Amino acid sequence: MTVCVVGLGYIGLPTAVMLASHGCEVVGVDKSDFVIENLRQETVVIEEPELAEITKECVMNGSFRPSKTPEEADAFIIAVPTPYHNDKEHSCDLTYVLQAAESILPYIKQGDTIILESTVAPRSTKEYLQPMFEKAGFEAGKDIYLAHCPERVLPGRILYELEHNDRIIGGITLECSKKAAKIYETFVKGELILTNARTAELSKCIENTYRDVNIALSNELAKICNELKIDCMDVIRMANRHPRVNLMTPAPGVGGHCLAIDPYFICAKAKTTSKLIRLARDINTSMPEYVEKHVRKILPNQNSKIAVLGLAYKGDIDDIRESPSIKVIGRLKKDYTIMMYDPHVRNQSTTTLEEAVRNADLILVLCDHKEFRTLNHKQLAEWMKQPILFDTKNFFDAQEGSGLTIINYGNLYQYLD
Ligand code: SAJ
Repeated sequence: MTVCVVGLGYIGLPTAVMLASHGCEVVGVDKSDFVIENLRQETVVIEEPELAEITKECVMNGSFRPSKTPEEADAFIIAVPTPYHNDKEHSCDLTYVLQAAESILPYIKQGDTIILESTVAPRSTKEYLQPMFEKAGFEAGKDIYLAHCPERVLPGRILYELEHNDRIIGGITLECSKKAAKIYETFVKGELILTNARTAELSKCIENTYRDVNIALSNELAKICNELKIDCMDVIRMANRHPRVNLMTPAPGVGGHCLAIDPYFICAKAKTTSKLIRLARDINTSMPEYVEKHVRKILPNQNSKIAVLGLAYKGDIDDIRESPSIKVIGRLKKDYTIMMYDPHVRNQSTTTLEEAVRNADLILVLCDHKEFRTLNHKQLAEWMKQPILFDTKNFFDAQEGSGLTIINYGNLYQYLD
């Protein structure tokens, strides 16, 4: 089977090489020269376990070919970003999806399967993609097979989850679902669940919304505990001993290209009904300001130096999209000297750990990379002017005798009395 994958980002590339390593002949298309040139030289710029190795192997054995332009194939997979519109509603912006669909139109022939993997607002496949192909003379379910099969893999575990998660296959017709399932049969060990496109679209959006709403509950609990002078991390630990309770961990906000975006797609489509979802978004987007407010209390002198640990939107990855860390830094940088350290995200603005921490008045932890867990607190305290660490991810354990004071959401109130 020949497959053309359009979009070689965090989802498209792993999907393309997964197909290529399971017997398909894959051409991977991206409009970025940087992405294509790197891939041709067998270099992967995305940090994800095993991705570099498997990509290199597929490029070398010819099963995966990076290209700037699409080619004829039995199946086409669209995996491009779907940001939100910069309007009040944050509705789903289909620009990249429609451009990708347009780019494959000249290569489509009778009998081809076309799959949209990008997360989209409910009804988008039927209302936007189907008419585009029908205008070109291809009736979905008869001439071509069109389906929405949302990706559901967790960054940091992408290759494992691609293979083992169940997969929702939402065809425009049942025949479309069956044809799309054939593609995923090549590598998915989980169950392939056939449904229609609109159910698949909303299922995907609500999965991320479910997580976002639950995180909002914990973020709100952190604020409540702070007000009532109760350790919120203890409360979460206790409540989670109930067999049917599983509270999430409060944090400096919700980042990434998924949880921070997809809930808006539902809100924009069901404006008056989606009240809880909207409120959860507001609570989560308020967290960077909450962190800022407390940093200002801990460090009233605005000329102080802050060492920020972690720029990525979550631990052990290099992705900074919608990162709460970037938002917190944005709020503090005009009044404080900010130095940044991130072992996964390296750019012109980051420094070494020692450069960041030396003479700092505060270490502000905004991301839970595993490298941070093994830091020597005594060494950090010796480098600092004032040995205080504010752990907004609540994952540092105090090291006895280190001299480093650790503040987290659990004990924040004790230090600000
Ligand atoms: N976070 C918290 N508290 C927690 C857990 C997470 O504040 O207890 C924060 C993280 O720090 C991060 C954000 O939430 O900023 C999102 O991280 P995540 O690990 O929850 O999820 P993503 O965005 O990396 O991946 C999600 C996954 N969705 C679900 O688990 C329902 C993944 O399976 C999806 O494929 C992915 O979105 C996607 O692409 O849609």
